[in-house]
Amino acid sequence: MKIAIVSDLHLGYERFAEDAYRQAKEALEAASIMADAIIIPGDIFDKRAPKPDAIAEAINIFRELSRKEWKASAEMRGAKTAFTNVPILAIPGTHERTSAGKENALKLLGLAGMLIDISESTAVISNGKEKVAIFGLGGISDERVKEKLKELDPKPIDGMYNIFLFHQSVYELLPFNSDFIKYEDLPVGFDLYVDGHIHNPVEAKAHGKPFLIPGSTVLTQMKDAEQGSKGFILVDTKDSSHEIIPINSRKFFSIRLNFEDSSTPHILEKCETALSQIITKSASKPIVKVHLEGTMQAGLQFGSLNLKPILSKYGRDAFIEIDQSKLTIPELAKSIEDMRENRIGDLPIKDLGASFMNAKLKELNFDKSIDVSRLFELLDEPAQSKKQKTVDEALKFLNAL
Ligand SMILES: [Mn+2]
Repeated sequence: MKIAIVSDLHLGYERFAEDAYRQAKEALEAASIMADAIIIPGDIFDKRAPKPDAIAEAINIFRELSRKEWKASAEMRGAKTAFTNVPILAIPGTHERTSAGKENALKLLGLAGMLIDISESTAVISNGKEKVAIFGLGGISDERVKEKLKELDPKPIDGMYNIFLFHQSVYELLPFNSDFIKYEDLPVGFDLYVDGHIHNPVEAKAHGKPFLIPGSTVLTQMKDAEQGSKGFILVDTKDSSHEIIPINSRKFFSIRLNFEDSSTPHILEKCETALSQIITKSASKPIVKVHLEGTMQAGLQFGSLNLKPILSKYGRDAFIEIDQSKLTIPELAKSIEDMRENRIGDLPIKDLGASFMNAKLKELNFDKSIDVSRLFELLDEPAQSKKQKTVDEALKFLNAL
């Protein structure tokens, strides 16, 4: 059986909304012609509460797909209900994740019978000759994955080709958070492991079997690894072989320009040359990210590099983003070092914040009996999870005055 894996469509992604729609449509249409079934490892939508425009786009795409003459058909195993037999199976990604018990946008398409939502369950696709079983785990927070897998304990089904479908960061690919799942943590016994979430294609092995990520169909992250064509993966279950099928996606270039004690005219000139070279060789309007790195001439100030004229000159021919965060001025390095140490002059940043707040409250004629340093401490509580509690306590504190 031929299975197409199309991932991370990000319908409704505002910056390149038209690309998201056109490229998702192209990938899915091509997949429906080439494959017996389509599986989608998450992020059909860009937002957990997509706007009606994005929902309409998804309905337009999946209505046509689900009404095609599919030779294979799919059904759920276990207690969950599917509202169609079309062999288009999907899971919600991290972008569609909602709190427990709340419906997500992907499930709406399942309820409408346009695809089958297989999160935390198994579906079997059959074409009369062969059966393929697919277990799906939707995107969840990384620290919960291992525990969740233990709880669900997904098992392959004997006599079938088994696929494990999920949507998470993987430690071997992104080795900076020990919560990320490792290949060895994936359930054993499957013939193929398919992941979404990562937006560039990955072809690896887990438990000695293929581990595949097709990458997104639209550019959202502007990482260097995303410079290749977007597309999808076509797997042949006969021998677990696969090929990457490119789609006609907008070109993306990421360029790095290095400077040493450079003047602003020199930086601007190099920047212009690089941009015009890319634009000349591009048939259609490309996306270009320019990284300016190194050092600027001594004596310059932050903000002395005015990139606006370049952006307006080339903005019609390319979508341009210029990152100058790695371009430094040597004599300012010390002040940055001071900031890193949380000190400005002799005053720690925290005290500076408190005195700033004190001045503002005075300006607004607040009650003089407010203990500003106590209030500042309450608002300064750093932990994200404590945010609500902190706000509640701060309000209680203010109400008690
Ligand atoms: Mn994504």
